[in-house]
Amino acid sequence: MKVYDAPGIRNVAIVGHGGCGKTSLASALLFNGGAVNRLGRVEDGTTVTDFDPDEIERQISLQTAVAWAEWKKTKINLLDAPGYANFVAEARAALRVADAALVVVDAVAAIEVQTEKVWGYAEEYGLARLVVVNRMDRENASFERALESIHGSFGRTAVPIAIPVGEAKSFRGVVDLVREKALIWGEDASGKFETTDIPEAQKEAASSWREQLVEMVAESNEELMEEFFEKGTLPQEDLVKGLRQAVSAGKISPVIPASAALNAGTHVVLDAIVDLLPSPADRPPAAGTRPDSKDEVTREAANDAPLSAFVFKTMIDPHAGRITVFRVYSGTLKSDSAVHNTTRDSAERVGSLFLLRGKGQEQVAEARAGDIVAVAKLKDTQTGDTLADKGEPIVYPGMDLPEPATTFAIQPKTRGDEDKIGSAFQRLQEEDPVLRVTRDPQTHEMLLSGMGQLHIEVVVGRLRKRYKVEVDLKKPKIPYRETIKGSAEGHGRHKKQTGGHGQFGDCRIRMKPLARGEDFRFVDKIFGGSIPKTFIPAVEKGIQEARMKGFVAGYPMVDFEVELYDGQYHDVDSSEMSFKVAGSLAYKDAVAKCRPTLLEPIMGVEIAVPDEFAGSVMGDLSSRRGRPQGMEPKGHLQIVKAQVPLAEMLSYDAELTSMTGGRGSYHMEMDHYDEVPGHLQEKVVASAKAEREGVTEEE
Ligand SMILES: Nc1nc2c(ncn2[C@@H]2O[C@H](COP(=O)(O)OP(=O)(O)OP(=O)(O)O)[C@@H](O)[C@H]2O)c(=O)[nH]1
Ligand SMILES: [Mg+2]
Repeated sequence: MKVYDAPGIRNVAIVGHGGCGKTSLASALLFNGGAVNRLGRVEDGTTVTDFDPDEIERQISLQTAVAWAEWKKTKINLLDAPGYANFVAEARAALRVADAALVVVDAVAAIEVQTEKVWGYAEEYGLARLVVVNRMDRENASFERALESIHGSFGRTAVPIAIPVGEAKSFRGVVDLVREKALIWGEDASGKFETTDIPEAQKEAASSWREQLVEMVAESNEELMEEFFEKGTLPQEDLVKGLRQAVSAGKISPVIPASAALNAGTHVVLDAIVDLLPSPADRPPAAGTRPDSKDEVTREAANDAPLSAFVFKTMIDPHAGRITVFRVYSGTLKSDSAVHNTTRDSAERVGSLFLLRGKGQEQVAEARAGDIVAVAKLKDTQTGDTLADKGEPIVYPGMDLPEPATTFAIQPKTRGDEDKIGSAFQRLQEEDPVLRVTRDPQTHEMLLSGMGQLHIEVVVGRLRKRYKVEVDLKKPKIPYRETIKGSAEGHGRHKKQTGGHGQFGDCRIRMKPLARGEDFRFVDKIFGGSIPKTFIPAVEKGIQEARMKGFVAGYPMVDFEVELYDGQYHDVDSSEMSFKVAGSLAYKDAVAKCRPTLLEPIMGVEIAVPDEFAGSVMGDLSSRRGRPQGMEPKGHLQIVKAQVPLAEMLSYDAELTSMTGGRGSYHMEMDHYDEVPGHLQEKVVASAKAEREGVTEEE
């Protein structure tokens, strides 16, 4: 197996909105690069990068898959990321270790919600971006419209380096604006093409786009600018060199039209990856910290530098066990050697290294700086960890994972499966670190949090198929809170005389509301020692414990201040316990007079839907007690913004899908807590009471 050095490697994350054709494009690129001998299709379940049975069944990508091909003596590592919002963490992980993003845009829908999201991530990581306008063969495909949409969202730095020959049914090829040639493909998806002169019909457009390209390249660099002014154009060589620099610097994002299904335009994409995208050696040194001093250190992508690698993916293989996938940032890692996990400060023994092509594995003797490889059976290493030389340690920042958006309560169908669930989730979380399993200390519900209903369903499916555990999903209980609307004073006196010495504590408090989100404040206003200093923390503790049990319906009481201003004590009988009890009594006394009420979480919701659904989505939101916050057009989509109580959004994922035929997507974030309307409070109180008494509400 040939081993590649950094300048001969391109690490490219393929990202974009769900279903725009990333996996199909990866399939075509791999086929053209000779990595596979047939063009895999998503419909047939034969692509390299959607190999998981769930992916094949659902015909969508669920995780980032790695596969490589050689093109012009360069090793291209493709990271095919899922596009659905539920799996955006996978796209983030792919971009984290890539040197460039290949942003796929649908030629009909153009820029969509997730396109903007991943573009933003690529920008954040300082990655070069290559844009492919895919599905040019589809009805209503329009390169011009797509480009307008791209410009609208990302600005003029997106510049075509190729334009289509024909569109929709008549899409046959592209004009390469740099080489000034047309490439015409057959309709058999064989990848065979003819190189011709620019067809008459495209001549004018081609020359005007080429002019723009040349100007953009000239503008990106002072020397080129001078040359351009002198000669009125740029020599071919300088154009390619200048373009490459501008792309690496993120000043230009080249755009190419293509059809993955017809395998047309795809060779131009491969050329662009090799000729225009940066290699690991072109990128700034990777920055991390020394584990001991926390000083910043960097590593160059050099084979003789100290070893450093970052783990961005873990797979659990039924046979091989844990497979760790990582990018080597510096140095050379040999098969059968020792490394140090600097994140966990533990030694790891590396067995055979291998390259991944979807699920396929090929052994390699070593991995050099810049490459992406995998190894089986590491002991402690998890996604997000750094592997390095023990003597020259560095720790890279861990994964920056999104917060899960949806939570379900889960219950095993078979009693006694709880333990099995625990260990199964541990394994599932290794592969999918966004997943969160918690137990609510208050409700004792086991909560499974993920990015959305689809994500949770996939996880529950894996639980069943791989670990033979069946669970029921239920809506989780809403984390209501309580607060007060008025101010009052309260008095708590705890006095008990039992046999020997008794218990005595007495305190007086003032209670008043605080602004939303301020939680709780305790103010000590005791002067003159009416309560000795040593007992004051006990009063606060008593109030803290009491407020966690609420008042109205048993939810934590928040956003209020307690001022302790007076009290009494007894030399012998006073103790911490007595003052704790006195504090809780004073709390209850005051709260009752402060007009206590219920608060519910209100979510900031952003829903992206095609125009025709905007009205009905808006209407539906108001039936969910939503407060509209406006609507913004974005390409062919409307972004509907609203604030909606969480209680009304528990199964929104599924409902939006059915309302829009799967074309809507949404995102919600906790925004603030707000008072539950009076007429709904009774219901919440009643069901909280029923719950406490052990009656479970049937949905
Ligand atoms: N007509 C046409 N269909 C395409 C093209 N590329 C992909 N498709 C189809 O579009 C659908 C989605 O393709 P995928 O390759 O799975 O898209 P994806 O972007 O990988 O999807 P996710 O990973 O789930 O986000 C499949 O039915 C493909 O056959 C294309 O160039 N032309
Ligand atoms: Mg895909």
